[in-house]
Amino acid sequence: MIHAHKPDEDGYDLWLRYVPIEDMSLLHTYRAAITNIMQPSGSLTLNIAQNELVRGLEGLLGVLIPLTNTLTPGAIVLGKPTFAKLETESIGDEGYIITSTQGVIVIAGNTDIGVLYGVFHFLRHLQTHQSLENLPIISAPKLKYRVLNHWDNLDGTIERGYAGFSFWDWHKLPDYLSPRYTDYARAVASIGINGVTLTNVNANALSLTPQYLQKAVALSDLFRPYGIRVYLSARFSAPIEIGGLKTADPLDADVIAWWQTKAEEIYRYIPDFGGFIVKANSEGQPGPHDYQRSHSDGANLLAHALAPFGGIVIWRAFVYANENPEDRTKQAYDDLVPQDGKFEKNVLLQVKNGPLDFQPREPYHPIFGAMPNTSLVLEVQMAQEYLGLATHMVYMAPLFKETMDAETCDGPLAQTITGMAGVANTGSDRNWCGHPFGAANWYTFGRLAWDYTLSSEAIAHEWLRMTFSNAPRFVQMATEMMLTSREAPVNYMTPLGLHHIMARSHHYGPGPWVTGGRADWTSPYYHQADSEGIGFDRTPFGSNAISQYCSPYREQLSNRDTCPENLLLWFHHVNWQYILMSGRTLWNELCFKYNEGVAQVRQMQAAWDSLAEFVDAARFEHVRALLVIQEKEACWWRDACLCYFQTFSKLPIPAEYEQPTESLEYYMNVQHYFVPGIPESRF
Ligand code: BDP
Repeated sequence: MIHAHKPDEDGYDLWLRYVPIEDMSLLHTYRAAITNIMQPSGSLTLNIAQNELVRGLEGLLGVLIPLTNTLTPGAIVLGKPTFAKLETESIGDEGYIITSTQGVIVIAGNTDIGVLYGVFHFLRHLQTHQSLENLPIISAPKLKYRVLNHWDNLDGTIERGYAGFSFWDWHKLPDYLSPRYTDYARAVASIGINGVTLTNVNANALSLTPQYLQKAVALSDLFRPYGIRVYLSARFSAPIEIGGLKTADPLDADVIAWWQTKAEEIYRYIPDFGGFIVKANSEGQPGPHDYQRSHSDGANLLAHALAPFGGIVIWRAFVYANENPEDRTKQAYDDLVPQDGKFEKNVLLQVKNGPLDFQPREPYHPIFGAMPNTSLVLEVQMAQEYLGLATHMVYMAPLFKETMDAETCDGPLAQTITGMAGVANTGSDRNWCGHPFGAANWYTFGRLAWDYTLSSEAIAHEWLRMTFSNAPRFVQMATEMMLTSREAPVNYMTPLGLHHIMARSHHYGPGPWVTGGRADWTSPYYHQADSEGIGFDRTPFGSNAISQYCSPYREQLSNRDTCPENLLLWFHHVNWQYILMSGRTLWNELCFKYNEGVAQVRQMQAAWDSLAEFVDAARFEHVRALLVIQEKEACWWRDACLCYFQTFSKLPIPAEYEQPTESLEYYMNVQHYFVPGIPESRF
């Protein structure tokens, strides 16, 4: 392997890596066009924009670009100079225009935040070696709310966090501000994210006490000039836990008054507080159902309290209950769709991409397009809870886009939403996301929330060029690898529409045999394997979940022969001998898919090995070692699942494939302790 002679990097700089441009002719062109920066006057945000520009240009061009007060050719001007006629109406409050006029580069926005976003775009332009001839660039976000959701607990652990511990140092806040907060804010702003929820949706009411609010103030003060609003998760029973009330009934006068007072208090601390995110009546969390009230009663209670201050309530649609005998994937729709139009204007319903729970592949959630009178937010998960934790390389842009491009009852899904939320995959690991490619998903989230028309390929190109190298062979091969990496885990974990067959609780590794305890947390509930076949019948002969989709998609799904094969076992119980489009029987296709997944990981390994000359040894080796783990675990998934399903099909794994090395009993007895991402008490 020929290694690159590049200094080792640890990934801390993420995509904001301002390394010298090696292409000499490009460097000369840039240097000739950029000779000084007109010092902007004014706000903290403009100072940040200016500092980022100076820092970025110094790194990229290898020279310190001086700040000036008089306008000369070769200047970069931040703001709206009078000499440039700029049509800024279309870019709204957050958009920007980057243009070149009279030998000057102008980065303009209607607001300072717009200018900051423009500066980050301009630096990206240079980092990805784009021509300065390709101006103007005019850009504005397509979605209003672009919110990163941290599932961080006050004790420093992170629910489903695989990149270390929380970097919110609650103990030392508000007095000590880690420099990491600033770098976090730069990264977040650079991709246009305009809100962060600091705390886990499985909320601790303490985060709403003055003691913790003072800590949140320090973070929100730091984030404000970066255009980032802070949100907190609110525990529905907080009036009882920290308010001393006997009830949290949303129609109780004392409860109403308590939340009003609480909202006033929060806004005294954080004048631009974004609002609450609430997980209610789901997985044991308290909520309005505890008092026989509806979700809209619960959400409106908080919405009324926040409305005078301009805050919003992000109410999660991830609601289901074991006591409800209905198919789990139908419950949220059944409960919430009839409440369309009953939520206050400042309530947003946050809906996961699929109706179950962030599985490697799900159909889109049928709530999208079904609640035209309610603002919806699409929730995706960058933390790889169901995608191999942080050890598997899985580029999620194709997954997110598959959902966003889906045709709902009310048009393309992305056009039915007002916001996007992403469950963060960050932590205290030096490189932020654990896997060196994990940051691509954080990046993708921001980019798609800003502009959902971007292609997976385009986002991969940008990210790779900024994170690793602009070398064409590298960009092309690594992009292919990233694009393959979405389908690989689907194949080696849950092909053909299988879902929820991972190990219990920590979700690390296969567990198609998991039984016992509440039914909707077991695997057979979902795969329904028996001697006849496998798959969950969601047609009118089964749970009829397909009735929640519109025609013609509904009919397409309901017919086994027209149902997309990648969702076949999500919607149908299919005979082992059923013939698929490949001409193979279902059983043989399952064997094929599981093996294809492993083969894809091996392809990714071979591709990466051929790219050593483009990447510093430290990051190269890190990725290489993680791919070894991924290959091992892909085989583990394949062998365990095929051994298990074979007990129903009673058919051989075709001889052309690798055969399992261990017995089913062996796989069933594999135990893992202290898997990251789950508090010890849950074991
Ligand atoms: C599930 C996770 C659980 C989360 C829950 C949620 O297993 O830890 O609390 O989602 O989204 O995927 O609320």
